Amino acid sequence: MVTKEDMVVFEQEIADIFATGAIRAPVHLRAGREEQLINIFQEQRISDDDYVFGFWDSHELALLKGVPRQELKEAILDGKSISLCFPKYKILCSGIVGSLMGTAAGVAWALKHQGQKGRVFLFCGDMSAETGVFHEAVKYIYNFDLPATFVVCDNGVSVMTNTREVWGNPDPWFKGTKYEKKIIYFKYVNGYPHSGLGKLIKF
Ligand SMILES: Cc1ncc(C[n+]2csc(CCOP(=O)(O)OP(=O)(O)O)c2C)c(N)n1
Repeated sequence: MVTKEDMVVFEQEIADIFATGAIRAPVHLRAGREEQLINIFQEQRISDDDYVFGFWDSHELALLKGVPRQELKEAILDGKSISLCFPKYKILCSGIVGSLMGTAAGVAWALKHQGQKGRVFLFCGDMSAETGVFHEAVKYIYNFDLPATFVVCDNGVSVMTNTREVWGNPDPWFKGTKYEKKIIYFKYVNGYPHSGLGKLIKF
């Protein structure tokens, strides 16, 4: 089982390598949500049968989904940090905001109607949860009772924009709605800048 320390040490190691200029591509490091992610994987019993979808900040998700540490590190060094895809481990990520909610709903539909084992878990940020496609996909997985859960990791910002100012509300749109049944939501403070290390890295 991957521990909080494993995740913290991994991100620190990638941060140190990124600082040398050896990774010629963006990386998005995260700290401060390790326990919440571990709890979700444990409580939901996310296993080999399940599909995990993530975005640009998915190093921790890959570790939790079972991607071997070295394989993950090599992919990141190869410039794939923001779009980590390991079909063998059923984790698929994209660097495009709002790009995977429909795909996740479609996979959940297929799993249900083909009678296959497995569920879908999509992890995204608080501003991603504001996109139109998030609304549409959540309504779809709710209305058709698909085996999918969307996890919203709220760090209060979208890059450097205060999410609450955009929402015009302290709470996300789905709070108090029936769609909460399909959503797991938690808040955290990211110990790293949104992207990179907050300083210019020269290659
Ligand atoms: C289509 C698209 N527009 C803009 C971006 C640039 N971008 C990357 S992450 C991000 C902010 C997303 O905010 P949130 O969903 O809250 O994610 P988090 O803060 O957790 O990284 C933006 C605008 C992008 N990757 N894709």
